[in-house]
Amino acid sequence: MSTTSKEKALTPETFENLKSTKPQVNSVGFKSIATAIGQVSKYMNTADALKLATKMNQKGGFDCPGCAWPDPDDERSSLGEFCENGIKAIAEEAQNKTIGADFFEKHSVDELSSWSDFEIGKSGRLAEPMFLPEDATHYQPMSWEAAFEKVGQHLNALDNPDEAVFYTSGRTTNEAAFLYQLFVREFGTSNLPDCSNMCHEASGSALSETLGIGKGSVTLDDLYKAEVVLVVGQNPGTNHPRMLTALEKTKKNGGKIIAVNPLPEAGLIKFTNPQSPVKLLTGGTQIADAFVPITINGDVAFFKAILLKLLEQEEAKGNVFDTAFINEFTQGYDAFITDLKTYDLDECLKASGVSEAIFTEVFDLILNNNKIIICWAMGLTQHENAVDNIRELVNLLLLKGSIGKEGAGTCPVRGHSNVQGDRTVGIWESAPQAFLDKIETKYGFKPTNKHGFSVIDAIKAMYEKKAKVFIGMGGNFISAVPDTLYSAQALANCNLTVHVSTKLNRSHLVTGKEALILPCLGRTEKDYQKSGEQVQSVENSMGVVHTTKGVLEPCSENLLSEVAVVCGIAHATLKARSKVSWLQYKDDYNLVRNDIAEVVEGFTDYNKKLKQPSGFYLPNGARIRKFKTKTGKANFTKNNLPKWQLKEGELVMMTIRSHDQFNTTIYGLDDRYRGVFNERRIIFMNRGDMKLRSLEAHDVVNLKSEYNGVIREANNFKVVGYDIPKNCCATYFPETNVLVPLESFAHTAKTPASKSVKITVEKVQ
Ligand SMILES: Nc1nc2c(c(=O)[nH]1)N[C@H]1C(S)=C(S)[C@@H](COP(=O)(O)OP(=O)(O)OC[C@H]3O[C@@H](n4cnc5c(=O)[nH]c(N)nc54)[C@H](O)[C@@H]3O)O[C@H]1N2
Ligand SMILES: Nc1nc2c(c(=O)[nH]1)N[C@H]1C(S)=C(S)[C@@H](COP(=O)(O)OP(=O)(O)OC[C@H]3O[C@@H](n4cnc5c(=O)[nH]c(N)nc54)[C@H](O)[C@@H]3O)O[C@H]1N2
Ligand SMILES: [Mo]
Repeated sequence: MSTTSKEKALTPETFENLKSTKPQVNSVGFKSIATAIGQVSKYMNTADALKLATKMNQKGGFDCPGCAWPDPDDERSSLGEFCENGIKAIAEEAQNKTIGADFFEKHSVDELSSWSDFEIGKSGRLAEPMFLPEDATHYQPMSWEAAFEKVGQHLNALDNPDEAVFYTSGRTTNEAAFLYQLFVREFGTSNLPDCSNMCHEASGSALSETLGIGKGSVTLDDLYKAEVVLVVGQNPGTNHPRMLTALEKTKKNGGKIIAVNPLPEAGLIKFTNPQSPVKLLTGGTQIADAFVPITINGDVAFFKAILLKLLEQEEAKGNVFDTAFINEFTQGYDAFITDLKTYDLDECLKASGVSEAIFTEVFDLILNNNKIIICWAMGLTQHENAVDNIRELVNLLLLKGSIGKEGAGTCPVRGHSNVQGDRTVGIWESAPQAFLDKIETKYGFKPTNKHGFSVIDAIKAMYEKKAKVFIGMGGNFISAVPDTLYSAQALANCNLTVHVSTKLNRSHLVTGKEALILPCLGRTEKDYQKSGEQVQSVENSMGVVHTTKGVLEPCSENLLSEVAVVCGIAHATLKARSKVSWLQYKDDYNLVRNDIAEVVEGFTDYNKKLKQPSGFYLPNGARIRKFKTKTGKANFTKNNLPKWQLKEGELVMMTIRSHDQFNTTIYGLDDRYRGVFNERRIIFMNRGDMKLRSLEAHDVVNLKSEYNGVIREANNFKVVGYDIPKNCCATYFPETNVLVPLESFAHTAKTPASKSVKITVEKVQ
């Protein structure tokens, strides 16, 4: 019996060999350097590793695919900052092993699906296009031309362009992303779901509504000059390690750091800068001046308590709020204050799970300072009330006038290295009309203005057979999305699933009737085209656009760039009916940038501006107090306390990243800072909660979530006792995505609520 799509979608439930120790308080340091070197030497040859290490995040080098944290403006030309997880990310991509026809002849799709994600990732770089015919057990090689024709035939056979889904992950460069969305729009749909839908969509929604731009407002320089930086729902020590260097600088300049997180994450507590030999010897900087061990999803409650206390002081003594700013630049203040007064400070504080002593400490820091920056990531965006979380933080900044001035503002810390750029150049299922009009003017076709599918809608549509072709530009859809079993059925219902990828992943194994794997060049590789070696560009978390150029020879001769793949598919699909000369772009990416310059705001003279060593800043209204909202002002908003409650025996679970993974790519099996080694199937639990359930360390449990009467299960996890607030627990994504209900997502943003899944834990006897 062959394995079903649902079985293939699940990660194997077997155990490795768990060892757990006390978590670390210090991050980076010597161990980090040793780990990075170990990773590189296992999977790459030394000459390549050296070449990469000297070119990462530098002028003329390539942009680290690890995260979207910016490089210092003035220092991009100096030696790249050391980052353990950046090095792991490039070692993963620049592996010297490749897989092609022989590999797929040897291993059936069923067999590969029984491998762990770690093993799948370590099989090597994809080396040639592969095709899985209907009912076949093995992928077989296919030429690029045949593959493009195959995609074109399937797309053209659809009754309606809206029956196709075009996903994007966030590593795709501006050039490839622009062409991809252009093709999709000319094909006739705006079904452009992307990883952002599962990531910072809630930030985009909240910030657009309140401040008129879906991106953060601060620069790196602001961060250095802030008096207070809040790091909320983010684990920079693992996911944005270079941010710690910036926070260290903030502190050196006298700024204070407040960390708000259910877990005392190592990087937030203490950091040993690997760039500083003295720090390596003396043991590092304490990063957080105050640590707030908040209960999962307690953020609106906590910040409401802060707002209430600020109001109390303002009414008692005045001079707390920035009244001049509020009067000149904001809208909705009175309604906001009236609403705020309906809440009770003590009740809010209780709901947040934070002690009075810690509350007071944080409150004083906020009260006494006016240059405040708030940084956040997935701990805020992956809840049903995610948009409220962020709007409430904006309320705080508005009251303090902490926006659009030096050392103050919003800092949503992006995930994928070009997720922000992809959205800027048009990967958007609900792009603004002004952008669509520009496309019409430039190319002479009318893009549909019907909103397309976001990730959640796309899954539903495929499940209901309303969408029949899935194309993924990067990413690992099945492992990244919620509700694994439902989503596996959705993909299986498709006629064709296509993935443009660098590495093998589970999405290549959970397929439609037919499937294609189209292997592409990665960031680290040179991109040779007719007009010579190509440069591409990306946008970092702070809106700086700069170049990226690979330094290694491609790992196989049979790879195409993402740009070339898009041109090939577009040409094969649209043929003579296209108004765009698709094939010219792949020969010379300057032509793509000339088009972007005409269509996308802020990119005038794109090719010329890119020549500046540190790149260029895109326009940002919030940064200069020009709020392009519907009211023309920065908007205060009213946000409710979340209403959910736990039933007896339930815990609220957040699905988080270990130190050894990049999203669904598993670098290794350790989570060093949290003291977990050699195992991913674990659940971090509060020790009191363990006791209540008669659970001991390393006991094996099964997890169940119930949502609207539907029960979802994930089996075989080992319990690890941890400093996590009562009634809260944590597991790793993607192993527990099977428990995340598809219908549980952020209001207005549709970000899956993968940080607040209600579960029960059952001991396996
Ligand atoms: N090495 C590495 N780097 C990465 C990634 C990776 O997987 N590996 N992924 C990239 C991507 S795409 C992204 S989006 C980012 C992700 O970066 P993060 O958002 O830092 O990643 P998560 O592991 O999801 O961590 C969320 C943090 O929020 C906390 N948290 C969870 N729920 C709550 C809550 O309700 N309130 C508060 N205040 N905190 C909460 C968790 O304890 C955890 O510390 O990193 C990017 N960089
Ligand atoms: N439960 C739960 N689910 C989550 C999250 C969570 O915190 N909890 N986080 C969500 C978030 S924030 C995100 S961003 C998504 C991530 O979702 P995705 O972006 O879909 O997933 P990744 O794991 O980053 O994708 C990895 C794959 O991308 C391909 N790849 C790598 N580099 C390149 C490249 O340069 N070009 C191309 N074409 N392909 C490349 C490789 O084949 C690799 O296997 O997951 C989301 N899912
Ligand atoms: Mo992300």
